[in-house]
Amino acid sequence: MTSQNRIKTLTQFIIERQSQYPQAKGALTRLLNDIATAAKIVNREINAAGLVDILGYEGSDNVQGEAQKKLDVYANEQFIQALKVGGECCAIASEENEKIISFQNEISEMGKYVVAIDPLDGSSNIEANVSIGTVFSIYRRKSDIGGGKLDDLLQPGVNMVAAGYIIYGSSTMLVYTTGKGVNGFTLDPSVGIFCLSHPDMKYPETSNIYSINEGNYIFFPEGVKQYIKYCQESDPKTLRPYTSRYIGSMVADFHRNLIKGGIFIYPGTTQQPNGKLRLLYECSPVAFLAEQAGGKASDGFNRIMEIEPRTLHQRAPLIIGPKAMVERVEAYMREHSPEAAPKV
Ligand code: AHM
Ligand code: MG
Repeated sequence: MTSQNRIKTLTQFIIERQSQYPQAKGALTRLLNDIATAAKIVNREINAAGLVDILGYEGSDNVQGEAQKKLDVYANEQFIQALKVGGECCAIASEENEKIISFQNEISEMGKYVVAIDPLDGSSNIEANVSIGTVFSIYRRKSDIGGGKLDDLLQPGVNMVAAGYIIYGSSTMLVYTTGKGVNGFTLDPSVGIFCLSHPDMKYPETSNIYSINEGNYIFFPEGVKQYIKYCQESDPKTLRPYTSRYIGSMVADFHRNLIKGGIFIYPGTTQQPNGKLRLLYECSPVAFLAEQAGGKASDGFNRIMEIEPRTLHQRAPLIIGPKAMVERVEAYMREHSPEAAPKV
């Protein structure tokens, strides 16, 4: 058998997985394929961004009041269009849209699923040719008929059916889970096909990376400050001092930490008690992936996957990575920053 024969494409992989569930009708398979198709189109545009005059501000602000880049707008449109035409998704929550996009009176209003998506995360890095990503999560709708409703999207991570990200980096990868482990696929740009390259991804046994924007140190809770101190102490037995790595692009930081072993922290601060990252389409999907890879995701006190979202764009502190590392931060938070515990 040649190595060519051993290549497994994303489509083959998800169809094979679906066949393990005789009752499945292929809707999730088609939905994941729709996302992968849009990702390839976005990837093409990102790669061409240096060549064509597409970089720069679009001139509009997103819901958080942050300036949108043209590629954000483009990516948002591509994913919305692919999901609308695909017919499996009845509503979308996107970082770029204040309200949900509900597909009414169209084939997709019959769709069984809803999708929460950050179409282009870390977009402030685009001009510098730094990796950026798309993050998505898929839930089964709760309503019976018609276009999707807000309540269909306000579900805790534990209800997720699938989640994943696309990293547009030195190569482009799609990494996803349906709750049966994490698998990574690398795009072969010559043929435009995602090929299984990272089967059954798990955090490595040993980890020595910490990723946090230390420029905000002064605003961090004491528990996080104490953990940073722990990371910087010398103790060769525990691989300390750890290495500090921070790209400022969550997907890229998460991906590197998953492969090399490390913790990512975006804590609450004195200015933003819930941090910066959005629960529904940033924190929850990576939390699902982390847990499936043998890791853990926490807001410092609670499991991210169990937080009940109240609003579409709500934020949550995020501490994510290998289990032991995350548990250490939780212990520091309980000891030094009990006041930071979210009020329920
Ligand atoms: P964005 O959704 O506006 O792109 O912001 C999210 C990004 C994450 O990718 C990254 O982890 C974080 O912002 C970095 O924020 P900071 O510059 O405050 O460290
Ligand atoms: Mg984002």
